[in-house]
Amino acid sequence: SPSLPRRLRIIGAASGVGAQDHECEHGPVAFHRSQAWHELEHHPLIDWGETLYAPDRPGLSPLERIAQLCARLADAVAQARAAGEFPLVLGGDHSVAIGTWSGVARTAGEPLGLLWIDAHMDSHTPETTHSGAIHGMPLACLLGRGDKRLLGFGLPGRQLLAAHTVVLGPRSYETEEAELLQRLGVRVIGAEEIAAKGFAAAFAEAVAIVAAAPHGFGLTLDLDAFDPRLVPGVGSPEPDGLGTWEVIEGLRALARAPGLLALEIVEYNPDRDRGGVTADLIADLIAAVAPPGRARG
Ligand code: HAR
Ligand code: MN
Ligand code: MN
Ligand code: MN
Repeated sequence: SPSLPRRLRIIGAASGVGAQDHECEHGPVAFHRSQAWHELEHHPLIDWGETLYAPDRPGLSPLERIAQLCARLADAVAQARAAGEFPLVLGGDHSVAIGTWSGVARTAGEPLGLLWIDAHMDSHTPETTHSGAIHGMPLACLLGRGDKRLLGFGLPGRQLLAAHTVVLGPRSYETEEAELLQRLGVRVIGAEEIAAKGFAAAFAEAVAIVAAAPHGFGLTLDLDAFDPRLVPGVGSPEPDGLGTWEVIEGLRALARAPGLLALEIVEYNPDRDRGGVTADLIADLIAAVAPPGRARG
């Protein structure tokens, strides 16, 4: 008999201190209040679980605040999985990925595959970063490299299998992070390669690599991967980028893969949105992975 469709549990992760511009911390609440969510919230298999915030106590550094948020986020994601639900984390700046994928790896019991769709590589360490921004470091953390205070929320060591991790879409990065990924054996499919072979072929190649991970895989989608003319509401806009329809189509196909364990959508900055188009896209992305279900009347 067909397996029951999994309920999707949205977990807001309202982090902004991982970026130089803190506005992404308003992303989850702004989306929760948007017309786009209003139209989705009656879906019988989609629930808003909770929204987590970085603690605001004086004297905490950005790194300490992110560490505390990620510890709670890892627990929330693990609880959703233990309840049989499919976690969908909505950020917040991309530093929350440290919590999300630590929680998923912990419940899977083994390191994961991960598809990282982003205009950036997010693979700096405290030794190589130019900006000091922690949202430029989460992929390195998940591969076991970085400040120890950001490494203790999941499995001991690394949360990801480098050989089953792919960065898709980067067009703005520094050489140190490209070198780290190359040294670790992470496949990077950059903007020029996507332009040369087409998004569909690049996406299929990426999925083949991550979905071959033996204990499951995830997808983290940084909204700045899209072209900012189509998706303006992001923390760090970079010119050019992906189209929306091609990614939504890719997600629809990916949602059917049995190994997909969780999804994360990050770097939503409602301040820069125009006419709610970015919120609308987030709703379309969520709907693309949601199990089909009739709306309650
Ligand atoms: N590489 C740059 C830095 O380290 C930019 C990082 C920006 N990251 C994000 N998330 N917006 O992908 O500061
Ligand atoms: Mn509901
Ligand atoms: Mn990112
Ligand atoms: Mn980015």
